[in-house]
Amino acid sequence: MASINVENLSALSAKHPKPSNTFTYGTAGFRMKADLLDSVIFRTGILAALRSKKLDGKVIGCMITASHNPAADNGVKLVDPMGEMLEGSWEAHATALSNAQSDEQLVDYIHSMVNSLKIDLTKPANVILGRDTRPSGEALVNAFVDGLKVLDAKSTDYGILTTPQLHYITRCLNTAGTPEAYGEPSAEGYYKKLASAFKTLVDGKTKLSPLILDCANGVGAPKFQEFLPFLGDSISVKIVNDDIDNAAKLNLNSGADFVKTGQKAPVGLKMTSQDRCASFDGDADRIVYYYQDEDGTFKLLDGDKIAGLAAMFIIDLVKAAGIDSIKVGVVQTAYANGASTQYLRNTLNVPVSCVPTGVKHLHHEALKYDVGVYFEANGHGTVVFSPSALKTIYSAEGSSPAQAVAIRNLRALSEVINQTVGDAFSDLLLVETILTQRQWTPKVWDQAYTDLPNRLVKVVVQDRSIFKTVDAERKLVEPAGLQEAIDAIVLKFRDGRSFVRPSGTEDVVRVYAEAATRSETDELAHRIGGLVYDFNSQGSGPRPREFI
Ligand code: 16G
Ligand code: MG
Repeated sequence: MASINVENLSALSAKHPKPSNTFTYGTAGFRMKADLLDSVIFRTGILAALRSKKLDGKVIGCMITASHNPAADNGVKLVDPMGEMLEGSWEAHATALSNAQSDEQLVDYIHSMVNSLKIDLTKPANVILGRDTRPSGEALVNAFVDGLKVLDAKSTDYGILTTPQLHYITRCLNTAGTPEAYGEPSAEGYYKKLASAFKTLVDGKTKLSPLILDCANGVGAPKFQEFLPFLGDSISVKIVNDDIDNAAKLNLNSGADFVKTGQKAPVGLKMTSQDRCASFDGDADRIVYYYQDEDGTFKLLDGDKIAGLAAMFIIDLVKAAGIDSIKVGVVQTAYANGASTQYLRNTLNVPVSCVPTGVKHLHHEALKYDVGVYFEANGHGTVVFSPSALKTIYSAEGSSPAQAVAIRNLRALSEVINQTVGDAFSDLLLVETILTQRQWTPKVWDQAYTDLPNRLVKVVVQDRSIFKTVDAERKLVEPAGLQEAIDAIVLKFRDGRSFVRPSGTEDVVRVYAEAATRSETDELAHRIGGLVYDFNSQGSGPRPREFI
C-alpha cells in the first residue's frame, strides 16, 4: 500500500482553507451557505477518491446541489456505484475529514481510514460530477477536483444535471457490459430510455390535456426542455418557472417544497379547475401534483397520493399479467398521512412499512419487497423491482393477448421508473402513464381517500441533539417524560396523531400533527409545539404566539 504524497496534499489544501465552523454530513450530504463549502467540498473530493479505491476503481458520483434550499446555499452528496446514496458508515468519515483542523490531522485521518478499511492506494479511482444551476456550482466543482488530485483520481465532469440523472449515469457506468447494464451513461441515454418506455406505456391511448409544470426556476427547467423532443407527441407539457438566469428566483415561492409546505400553488402559475399541475424541487428529485376544485379549493396530490396510485396500478398490472406471485409492498415515513396508510392497508391490502426520514432508509426497506414502492409525503420516492421480480417479468409469456399486454407494460414500467433514486422526471412519467391508461383526471385520482388535515410546525430549541427517537421516529425516548406528556395531549383529539423529531437538515425540532378536523389539527400542533418549546427553548427566541 502506498502512502499519500503529503506535499501535494498540503499544496492543494492551502487553496481550500477550513473556516472555524463544524460540519456534518447529514441526511442529504453537506448543505449550507455556499461560501462556507470550499474546504468541505475539497475534502469530500478526497473521500470520493478513497471510496472509489476501496471499491476497486468503481465509479463514484458527486452531485453539487442544495435541492430546494435558497440560491445562496449549496451542498454536496456522494453516490455509490449502483446509484444509491453513500454507504451510511462512510458518512462519519466525511464528517471527520471535513472537520480536520490542520493538514497533519487530515493526513492522519486519511491514513487511519486506509489502515482500518484496508484501502489500497495504488488502485485507480474514478469519479463523475454533476451540478445544478446555482452560480456557486462551478467553483465548487473545481474545489472537488482539487480533492481528487490529492489521490490522482480520474474525473469526468458532466456539467449541469438533475440529481437523479447523476445517479442514473453512475449506475450505467458501473454496470456497462454486464447483464445488469442499466443504460447508456449520458443524459441523452437517460432521455432515450425513459421516453421509449413511456411511449410503449401510452401507446394507443387518448392523450391527456397538457400538464402545467412548475420547475422552481431550477435545473429541472432546462433539462425537461431538453427531454421534450425525445418524448415527441406522446405528452404535452407547459413549463413555467424556468428562469435559471436569475439565480435569486431559484425555489422562490415555487417548487415542490413550497407547494407541499404551503398547500398552495406557486407564483407564475395560473390554475383553473380544468388544469393538472405538478411542481419539481430545485434539483428535480421530488415532485408533487395538484389541481383546483370547482369551488376554487387547492388540492394537493403529494408523495402519499403518488405511492397509492402507483401501488394500485402495479397490483392490477401484476394480476392482469397472471404473475401475482410478485408481491408489492409500500414504504412510508411517519409523515405519511394516516388516511393514506389506511387506504394502502385496508383497501389495497398491501403491506406497509414505516422507516425514519431520509431516502436511504426508504430505499433500503423497499428492496425487501419483490416490488417496493417508496415515497416520502414531500414527493421524494420511486419504485424498486427486485432482481427476481425482474426475472419473472422478463421471462413471463402470457397465455392471452391481455396478459401479453400487461407483461409488456410491466417491463416498460420497470424502465420508465428510475430505480436508483426518487426522480421527478421519471415519477412524472409514471403518474402520466397511469392517468393516461385510466383516462383519469387528478380529481378522480384524488378520490382514492381523503387526507386527514395535518400540520407541520418548527420549534427552535437550544439543543436539538437531546431529542432522541425510536420506532421510526414516532416516539421520543429522550428527554425523559416528554413523550408521556405528548401522549396525554394526543389522547384528547379525535383521530389525533402527533410526533416530534429533530430535523436532520436544519437546526430545529419538527412537530407533526393530524386530527379529524382542521381546527383540531391546528390546536394539537400548537399544543405540542408549546410543550416542546417549554422543555428546551428558553433563551432561543420568543415563544411563538400561536403556541398554546
Ligand atoms: C433530506 C432528505 C429528504 C428528507 C429531508 C428531511 C434525501 C436525499 N433527502 O432532504 O428525503 O425528507 O431531508 O429533512 O435523503 P428534515 O430532517 O430537516 O426534516
Ligand atoms: Mg431535492
